[in-house]
Amino acid sequence: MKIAIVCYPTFGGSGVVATELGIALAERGHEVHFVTYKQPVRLELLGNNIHFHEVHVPEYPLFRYQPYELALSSKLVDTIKLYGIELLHVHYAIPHAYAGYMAKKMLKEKGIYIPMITTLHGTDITLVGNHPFYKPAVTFSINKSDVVTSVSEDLKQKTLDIFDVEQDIAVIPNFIDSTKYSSDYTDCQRSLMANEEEKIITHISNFRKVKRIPDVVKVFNEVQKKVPAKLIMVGEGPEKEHAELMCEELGIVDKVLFLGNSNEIDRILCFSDLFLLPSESESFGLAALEAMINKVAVISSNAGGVPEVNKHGVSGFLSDVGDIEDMAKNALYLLSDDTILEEFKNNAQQIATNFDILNILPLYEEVYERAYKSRFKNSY
Ligand code: GMT
Repeated sequence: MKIAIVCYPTFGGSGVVATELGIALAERGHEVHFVTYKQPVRLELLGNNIHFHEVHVPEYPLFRYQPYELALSSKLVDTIKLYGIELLHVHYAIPHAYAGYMAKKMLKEKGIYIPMITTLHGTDITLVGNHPFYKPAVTFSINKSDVVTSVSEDLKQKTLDIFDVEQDIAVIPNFIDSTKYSSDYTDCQRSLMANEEEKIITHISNFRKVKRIPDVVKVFNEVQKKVPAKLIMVGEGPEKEHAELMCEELGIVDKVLFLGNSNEIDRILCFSDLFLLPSESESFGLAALEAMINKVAVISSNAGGVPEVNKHGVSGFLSDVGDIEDMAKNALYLLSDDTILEEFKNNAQQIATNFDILNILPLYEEVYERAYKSRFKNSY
């Protein structure tokens, strides 16, 4: 099938899922066309089956805000016509589903019927899409999608609760490619980060408020009082500077490494013992899943879809949002006993294999088939 994928190309869960999905689809013989404003960060190889089309938004002095949706929908129309694309898959509702629907309408005028799949990822529903300024447009474009998928049961329920959705939502969870991880991988270079007796705790995110970065620092601060440990903070975002200041105030600067954005996530996770994810809201928690497949136990909040991934008392522990004391207690329980820690790490990896791309890709292919077959009956 010839598939156009629209996503955010930056570091962030929805872009990663879209990119890895596109790569996997291309490996299965589909022809994939990414349409976005920059080459997606995890998309290294372009080739016969993988193409990238950049959306340009020319500057004009009259515009206070550049009309990205307009440029995107025009680019979609041109790309779909030029390459004979058969299906459009947009990731993150805002503004992609809206722009996708406009492209679909314009193409229909030319006798081209293109089905649109919208995948809801999280903040497009729980934080941003929910805002009164966006809600009518988000509701409209969800309802005009031919198939809607969400990345967890929790996100599906929230979407049904918040929006007036008239159609079914298929739950297709985030995934990993477990063939990329082998348990005897030893090139961890742990000693670059910590002494032999120190445990390594990691947090990876885009440092937005929703991730509760101060909680990461506070939990670590409690832990390091009892167990020698290092905290590795990976990512960039608005909360990073505040976190750095907090570390200074707490006198733990020498124990916390801020690495910025990294393309070496697996290498970092390879030498991590615990992953911290205390988010306020988290539709799935792809970062936790990536930690788990790398054999890292997870201390997280019980927000959103996280309990669908991190199993309490098995792969790690879940605490109420903001319960620093409980998170620190759970982390210390795991870090104080190497046998228990090893057991949780193994369980984490075992659970993560359920989310292997081999199990998840067919779910996407199934909805593609369904949408394609009913393309002439779809609502416009
Ligand atoms: O929160 C992020 O890191 C970015 C955000 C996005 O849409 O780019 O991630 C969301 O989508 C991921 C992939 O489906 C999910 O694993 C994350 O849980 C979700 N983030 C939130 O709900 C806060």
